[in-house]
Amino acid sequence: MGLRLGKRLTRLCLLLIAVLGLSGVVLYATGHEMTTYYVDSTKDLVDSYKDWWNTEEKHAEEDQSLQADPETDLKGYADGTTLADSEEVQQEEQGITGVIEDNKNGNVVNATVKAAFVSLVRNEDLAEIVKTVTNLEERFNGKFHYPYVFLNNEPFSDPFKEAIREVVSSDVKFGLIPREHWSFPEWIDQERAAEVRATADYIYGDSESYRHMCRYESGFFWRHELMEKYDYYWRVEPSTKLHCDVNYDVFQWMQDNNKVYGFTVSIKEFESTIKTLWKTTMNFTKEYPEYLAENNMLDYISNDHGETYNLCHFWSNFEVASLNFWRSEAYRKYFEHLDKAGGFFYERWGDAPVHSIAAALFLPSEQVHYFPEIGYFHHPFNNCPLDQDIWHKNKCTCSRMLDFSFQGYSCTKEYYDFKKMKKPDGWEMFRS
Ligand SMILES: Nc1nc2c(ncn2[C@@H]2O[C@H](COP(=O)(O)OP(=O)(O)OP(=O)(O)O)[C@@H](O)[C@H]2O)c(=O)[nH]1
Ligand SMILES: [Mg+2]
Repeated sequence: MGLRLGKRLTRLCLLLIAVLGLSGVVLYATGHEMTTYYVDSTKDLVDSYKDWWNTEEKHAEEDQSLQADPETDLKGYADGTTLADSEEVQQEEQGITGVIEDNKNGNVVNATVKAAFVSLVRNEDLAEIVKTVTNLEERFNGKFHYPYVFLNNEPFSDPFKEAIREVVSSDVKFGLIPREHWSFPEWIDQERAAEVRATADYIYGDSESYRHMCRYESGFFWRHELMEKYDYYWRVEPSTKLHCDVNYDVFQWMQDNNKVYGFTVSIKEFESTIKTLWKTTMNFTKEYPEYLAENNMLDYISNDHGETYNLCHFWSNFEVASLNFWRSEAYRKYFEHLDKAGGFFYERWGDAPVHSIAAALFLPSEQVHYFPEIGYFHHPFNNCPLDQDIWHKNKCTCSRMLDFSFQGYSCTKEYYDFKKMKKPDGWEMFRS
């Protein structure tokens, strides 16, 4: 439409110039007093035609560049960047594998493992997450440059994005959580859920947002479009800290050793938050016995071979795990079953017991891994390597006396016993 109008205007201008020019020549030849007027008008018309043509040509170029990749607009992210912007994606599309250049500071990133850090966080947690990421960069990612994905149920502010970009050594994306992943599903009786919040006497019992968070971390973060291209993730929470250097590529190690779920702290859950979780889980396994792994960890999470849950779970504020596990049919169906039962809202089911029960039942024991050497802190517990050589070699700054792993409320001793692993020297001092 615009192009056709442009052609018509061009023709009209050329015709006018021709008429004026011809009239000028005739008048000049007859010595008429209007000659100068006609020559000047012709000159003005030629100049304005030239200006108009230049602008029109520029617009046409812009239009063409927009039309060049109609996909670009469709793949827009919440922060205005696009999937097609990423150099990594372009390289992937060109079939480049192996070690490639990341697009931040020309840092080299391992492209044989598709992995990223993922952090669910609020704008107001900026100061804490900046500290955590700075520490993570110093202890690990300054050497490996894995990308980050930040997720939020509200749009990230510009100051948040700027501050994060300043402290990371890699690519970073900021994503908005779709409303349907952070709201009550239609089958939930919201009055009943509100009543539970009004009377619950356990930690975060009165919080609606905490429940959305637990449900999101259980069933949705791995479905976010920004996570689609990854196979592994490392979960990062604000106010957490690495106590030691991590000198090896943890993601590469997970992949090479066929590990699916890795943790640093295990602990017992508050029973009052998950009153019907085990019963609901057992109903699921009765219906789908085919999802139980052959060499599973049932006897790590149950002391009576499935009758009851012993409350042991992996603390999910730190996880290095496979996204494909959550994407599996077994886990999708399990989550759907739990979600329909309503316990995320009628009780306060945490993503930690949900993830842990799934890992313990649907994975063979050898695919679950404890990282004793990753010194880690999330209030109020530490994972601090008891092994002196590791402590020194990895420049740890934690006190081994404050390690939580073998204290009574932890489940790491039970993990060692279940897997028949040798416990580190000194573990007895934490238990009478
Ligand atoms: N965007 C967003 N993130 C949240 C919200 N609530 C919690 N989170 C994030 O979800 C994760 C778990 O929340 P926490 O409040 O740390 O829960 P917790 O670890 O069980 O409890 P704490 O002992 O208080 O740390 C963290 O990464 C938080 O940043 C929320 O309402 N919005
Ligand atoms: Mg936390």
